[in-house]
Amino acid sequence: TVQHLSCLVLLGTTLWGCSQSQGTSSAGNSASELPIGVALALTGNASLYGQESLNGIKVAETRFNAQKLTTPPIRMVIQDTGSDEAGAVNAFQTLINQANVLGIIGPTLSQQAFSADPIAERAGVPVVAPSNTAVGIPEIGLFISRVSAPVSVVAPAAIKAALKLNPQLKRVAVFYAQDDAFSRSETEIFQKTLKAQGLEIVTVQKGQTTDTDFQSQVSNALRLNPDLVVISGLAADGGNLIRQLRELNYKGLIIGGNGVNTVNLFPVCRAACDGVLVAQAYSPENPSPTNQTFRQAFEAQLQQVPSQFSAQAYTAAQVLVESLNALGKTNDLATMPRGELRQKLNQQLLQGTYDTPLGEIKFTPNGDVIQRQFYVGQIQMNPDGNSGKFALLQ
Ligand code: PYR
Repeated sequence: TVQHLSCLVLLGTTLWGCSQSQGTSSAGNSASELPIGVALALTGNASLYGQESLNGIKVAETRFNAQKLTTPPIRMVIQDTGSDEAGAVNAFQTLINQANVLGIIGPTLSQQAFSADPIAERAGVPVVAPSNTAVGIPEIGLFISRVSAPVSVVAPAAIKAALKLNPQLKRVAVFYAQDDAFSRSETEIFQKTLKAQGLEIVTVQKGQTTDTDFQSQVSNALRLNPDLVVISGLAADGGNLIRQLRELNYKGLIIGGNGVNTVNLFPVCRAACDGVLVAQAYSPENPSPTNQTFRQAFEAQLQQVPSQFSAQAYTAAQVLVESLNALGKTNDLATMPRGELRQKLNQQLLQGTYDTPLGEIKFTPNGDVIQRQFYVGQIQMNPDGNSGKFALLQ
């Protein structure tokens, strides 16, 4: 039959099965699964975050389907965006036009979101960003929301923590990656906060996320005797910069932004990662029953402690699944036309309050997350110089 053939064609070129291909046909056909798109950087430099996010998605799919929260069950349709804009745009197009997803979790970087999100907005497909923290993401459109608290809310906490550790701080060297939207947004917030706290910015040094050699920027900055260094970049460039600061004998405090908020940083700066301060929107130590249950499920499935990126991706899935559950109480999700379901899903998710591993969250009318609890972690490397952890500062 035609249906069967189209199913084979889809299987020949993609990862997902026949149940999704039925959804691409005319409205009203019943679906045996509810496809949720996941567009993450699973390769390239941003895969240091994307792989952590994917872990959160895996645990969400297992748990929510075991709990039978939706009828029919959800199915995560995963696309690798790579780490650039073109890859994110392709992934969004495939998820929307071929997999016919109800909503999308992704992309990994703000830099990718500014290119890919407008595609979902035009198609009327809700996007829940798990890790986009630049200012301006929810403002991309009515269908764009995020569970990742923005740099404007998170970043200042690190500077306040540094001043608490050393009230004598005065001279600050700021570094940022100028080819990345998140890094530009975060450095703006860092610089505003530093000035508001009465600190002097003695230099602003620029690099690229693809750079590995920061010797000249570090030398320029150290000549000015900073006692605090504040870095906004991604994990690979940020880690190399941290290592070279220590190699060139910088002894003072270092603050890293959300780009270095991953244990995948540790193999890059190794022992030199020790002591770096990072503000965080999640702590595995949060004692709430919701978080501890999540943490146990995560550790049982993946044999590791959940990170912020994992917890945020899980939370994005939770928001979509709980919203589908609420809609399913008065609607037949299997037969509702896809366009109508996407629209209703977006309205529903913006209205809800969610008890998540990040704490209780809800959304502003334009889709920015409202979250109460934030943390500052300080990296503690083990004597082997390879492994370590983010120790919670009180
Ligand atoms: C962003 O791209 O928004 C991150 O926070 C990494």
